[in-house]
Amino acid sequence: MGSGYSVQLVLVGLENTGKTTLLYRLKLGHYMHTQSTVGFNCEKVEGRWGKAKGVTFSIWDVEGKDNMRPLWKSYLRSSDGVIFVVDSADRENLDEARVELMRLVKGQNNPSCLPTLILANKQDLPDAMTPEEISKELSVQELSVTQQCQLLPVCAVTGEGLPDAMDCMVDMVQKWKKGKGKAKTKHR
Ligand SMILES: Nc1nc2c(ncn2[C@@H]2O[C@H](COP(=O)(O)OP(=O)(O)OP(=O)(O)O)[C@@H](O)[C@H]2O)c(=O)[nH]1
Ligand SMILES: [Mg+2]
Repeated sequence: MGSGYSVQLVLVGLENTGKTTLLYRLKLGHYMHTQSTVGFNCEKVEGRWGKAKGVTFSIWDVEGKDNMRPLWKSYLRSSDGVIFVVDSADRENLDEARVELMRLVKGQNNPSCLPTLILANKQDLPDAMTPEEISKELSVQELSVTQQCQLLPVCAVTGEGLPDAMDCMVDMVQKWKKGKGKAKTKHR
């Protein structure tokens, strides 16, 4: 992949996990104060680092409240990958996050087995769980049987971990496109 290519991603996760903060951190390169999203945000983000450099990402950031979650799957059809965000300090809702993650990316909702990047966000918080703990709780190993699935630690406020995360996403999308025998798509 490289200059002139576009990748469409859907950014989901429970409410208040940091999806919109992440979106604008990626787009603007700095922290932006957010309000809870109503509906969705869609932004074009130019990749700035490593394998993502020169790639144009169209990112759909969808509201995380429970009444919106059944709609997440409707964004999958036109996507090349899923970014699922969790709040690393929110132990209470991790099981709910696992249920929603499985519902979205496994089975009939996701027939093309889209590459899935799980971001363990808010790693700056003192009580944040480690990526290993979260990975176990979310059954990432189980998901990896059916599709490419990676979990990486990030902090949307400082941007730490995001270059590696986007590199990883580009890698997975590239493999997925090759696997599907799809020609690389020029700007859609
Ligand atoms: N400490 C810390 N706070 C964060 C981080 N990322 C986001 N936040 C905060 O978490 C809160 C929610 O962030 P949003 O980006 O609005 O969350 P969201 O997932 O888009 O929420 P919904 O739109 O309601 O689904 C805000 O107060 C952010 O400043 C992070 O990495 N660390
Ligand atoms: Mg939001």
